[in-house]
Amino acid sequence: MANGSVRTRRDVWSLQQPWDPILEWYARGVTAMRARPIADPLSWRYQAAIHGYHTSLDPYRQPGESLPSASERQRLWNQCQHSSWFFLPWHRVYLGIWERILSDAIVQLGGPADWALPYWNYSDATNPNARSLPPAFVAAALPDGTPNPLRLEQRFRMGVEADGSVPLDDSDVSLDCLRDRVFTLDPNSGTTAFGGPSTLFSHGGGPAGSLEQTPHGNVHVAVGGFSGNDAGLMSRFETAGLDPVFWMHHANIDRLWDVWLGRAGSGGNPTSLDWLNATGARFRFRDHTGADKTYAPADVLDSKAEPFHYAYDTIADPLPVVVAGPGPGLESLATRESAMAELVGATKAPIPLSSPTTRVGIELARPSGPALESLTPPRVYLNLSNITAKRPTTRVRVYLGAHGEPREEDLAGTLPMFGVETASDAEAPHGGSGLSYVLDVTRIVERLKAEGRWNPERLDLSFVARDELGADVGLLVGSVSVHYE
Ligand SMILES: [Cu+2]
Repeated sequence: MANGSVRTRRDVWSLQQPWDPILEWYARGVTAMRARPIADPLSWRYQAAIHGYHTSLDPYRQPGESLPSASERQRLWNQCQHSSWFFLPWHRVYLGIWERILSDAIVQLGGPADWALPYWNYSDATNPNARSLPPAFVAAALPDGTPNPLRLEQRFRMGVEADGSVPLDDSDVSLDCLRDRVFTLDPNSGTTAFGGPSTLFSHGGGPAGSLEQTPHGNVHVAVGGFSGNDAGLMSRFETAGLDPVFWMHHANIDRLWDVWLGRAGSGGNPTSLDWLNATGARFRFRDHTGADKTYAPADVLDSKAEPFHYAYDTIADPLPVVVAGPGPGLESLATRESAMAELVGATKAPIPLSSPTTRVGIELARPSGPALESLTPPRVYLNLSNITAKRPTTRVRVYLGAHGEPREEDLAGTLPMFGVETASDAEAPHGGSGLSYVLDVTRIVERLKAEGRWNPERLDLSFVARDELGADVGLLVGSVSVHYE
């Protein structure tokens, strides 16, 4: 590619279906990368292993094959950053290097020098097909009759329908995360934030940022699915990168970071040097030449510049413009960055989710801190912490209210179980604490108040499994707490 030119990552559904040259070259490049042995850093499997790897979960394992050295695996594999403020910049580097490796493979095959990874905009309300996989990810063969590596048979056994439709509904791909004004989540604050909690280089333990939860986590587990004790590739950290859908999913997540930064009211990226320079925690990779390199968020904030040179066809704001005025969602940034939400209630024991619907009630105290004095109604957050399971399992919907059938308008959010069994395993890298999510339920509480259905002394919740939980899952929510801000 000529110096100074910028690749344009396009909406996959805006391409010619089924076989736009971008998709056909995507497939041919994947085939070339898949032909390389796992010890080759430019191979399909090595690249997936950077995100996560475990021999027992590797579907392509060949008896007797050699892996990279133990020290290289230790240094460069199992690096994925989740539940961390490094989630977005780490995955940006990961995709940027991978895109260059695939593009080089395409050039070697005689393809275009400006190939760019397409993105999957499952939240596009103007596209009736948005939540389906494009036909290139369903077709059995390429136009020349060779097998299509963008299709994975396993997807169609576990989650995805034969026509490519994916079990996602509006709430699963909601972009409410864009309304969060603050990037960095104080893990003890009880509130939500767009980008994730300030952490060292690590994944797991703290709450996930709002983008990482929805749509990111929901799309992973909807495409991956699970069945019995098994889970689809996209449902686990250790196998997600083996699915070609992973890359166009994460391209969209990366794009949403740029969308958020461009929104009126966005608080922007962290300015802390601990984040910008990833002090003591620089991201270690081998680049498209195989050379050892380290990166930090500050190196990749402008995607159009060195080292990756790409842009998106659009980063227009998909949500209605925020109008200034009183009410939930419009608190000042200054207040929000200094405030801690006040704990007003919590469960006293872990909650086993062993039946299709589980109900809990939480006693609420009167706020005594800043939420009491606030002139505007408090924002209300549910903190669901240390969600653990022994096996892959289904998404769980959380509803306010516990009487009769849960009402769709009382849906507080969905808990995606992406990587739950690894996050729950104290023996796994960064594991043991399970998954934690924070849901902003302010708008539901305001409506319940308006309808006369809000009880300030008690909050009832219903947990509803989206599909069958599976046998011996041992799904447990460690604690639920309610916070006012
Ligand atoms: Cu992901």
